[in-house]
Amino acid sequence: MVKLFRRFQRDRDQGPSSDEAKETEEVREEYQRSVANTRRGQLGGLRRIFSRSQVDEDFWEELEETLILGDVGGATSARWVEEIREESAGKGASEIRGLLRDRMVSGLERPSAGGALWGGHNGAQTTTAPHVVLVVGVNGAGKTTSIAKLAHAYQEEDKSVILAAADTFRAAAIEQLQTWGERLNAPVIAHQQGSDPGAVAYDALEAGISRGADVVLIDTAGRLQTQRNLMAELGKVRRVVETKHPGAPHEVLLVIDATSGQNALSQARQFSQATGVTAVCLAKLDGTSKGGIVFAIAEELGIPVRFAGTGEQLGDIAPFDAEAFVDALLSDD
Ligand SMILES: Nc1nc2c(ncn2[C@@H]2O[C@H](COP(=O)(O)OP(=O)(O)OP(=O)(O)O)[C@@H](O)[C@H]2O)c(=O)[nH]1
Ligand SMILES: [Mg+2]
Repeated sequence: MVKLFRRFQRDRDQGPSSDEAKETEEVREEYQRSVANTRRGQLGGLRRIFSRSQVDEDFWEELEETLILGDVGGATSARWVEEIREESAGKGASEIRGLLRDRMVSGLERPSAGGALWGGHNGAQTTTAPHVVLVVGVNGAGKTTSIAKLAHAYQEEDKSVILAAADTFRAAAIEQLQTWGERLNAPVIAHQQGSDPGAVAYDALEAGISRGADVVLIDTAGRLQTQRNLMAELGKVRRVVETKHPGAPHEVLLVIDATSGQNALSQARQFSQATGVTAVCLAKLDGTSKGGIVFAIAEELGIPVRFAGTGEQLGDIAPFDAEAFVDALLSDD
C-alpha cells in the first residue's frame, strides 16, 4: 500500500506517469478486494437494480431504498435520486448507473482530499515541522493501529516520526503504542496511566520540536461522542497543541470504524464540534458491508475521507481513492 501513497503524491506533483496504467490497475484490484464485503452488503443490490430493463417507478423506489439501507443516508439518497431522475429523462438503466457513479465520485471528491500524508496541504509538507496529527475516535475504532500504519507510511517517505501516548485512560493502551514504537523504531512519549493527556501531548511536541522530528502523531483514548466530559477533554488536548505549536494540529484525524454504519455520522458531527475534525480515516473497510457511510460523511458534513484502512498489518492503509472505491462498488464482477 505504501506505493499507493507514492502514486497519489506523484500524480499530484507531476501528473500521470508512464507506468500509471499498471499502478492504477493495482489500486483498483486492491479496492476490489477491500470493498468485497461492501459489495456483498446492501449496496451490492445496486448492481441488480441496474441490470433491470425497465426504468419505472419501482426502479427509482428500489434505488433510493438500496442507497438508504446501504448507509448512504436518507437526505443524501433522496437528493441523489431526485437529481439523477431529472437528469436522466428517457435514459436507460446503464446510463443512470453512469450518472449515479459520477454523482458518488463527485460527492466524495468535493471536500478536496489534498495530499494524503500532509493533510490537504497540496501534497507537500509546507508547515513548520513537526507536522502534527491528532487522532480521535470512539473506542476500538482503529486509532492506535492507524497511527502505526501512518507512522510507517511517513517513514517510507524518509520522515522521522514521534508517537504520543495520550491515551492515558485505557489499561495497556500505553504499552500497545510502545510495542508499535519498538517495531517501527519510533520514539514514544508517554506518562503514567491516568495522567493528563494534554501534558503528554505537550511533552511530545516539545520532544518533536527539540529533536527536529518531521511528524508527531498523537494517540488519544477512545470515547463515545455522547460523553460530554470526555469530549471536552479532547478539546483541551487540542488547545494545548495549538498553544505549544502555532498552526498545529495540522490534521485532526477522526478514525471511523467502517462497520459502524449510520452512527458514524453522529460521531463525525460530535467529534467535529469538539475538536475541529479535518479528515476521516475509514478503518476496517476490508471487513464491512456498510461502506456507504463515507458518502453520508462527505456529503452531509463536508469532511474528506483521507485514508482507508484495509487490514491489520502495517501496510494496510491507502490514500482514499474515490473513483477506485465507487467503481469497485458498482462493478459487475
Ligand atoms: N481488519 C481490520 N482490522 C483493523 C483495522 N484497523 C484496526 N483494526 C483492528 O481493530 C482493533 C482495534 O484497533 P485499535 O487500533 O486498538 O483501536 P483503537 O481505536 O485504538 O481502540 P481504543 O484505544 O481501545 O479506543 C484491533 O484488533 C486492530 O487490529 C483495519 O483497517 N482492518
Ligand atoms: Mg487505541
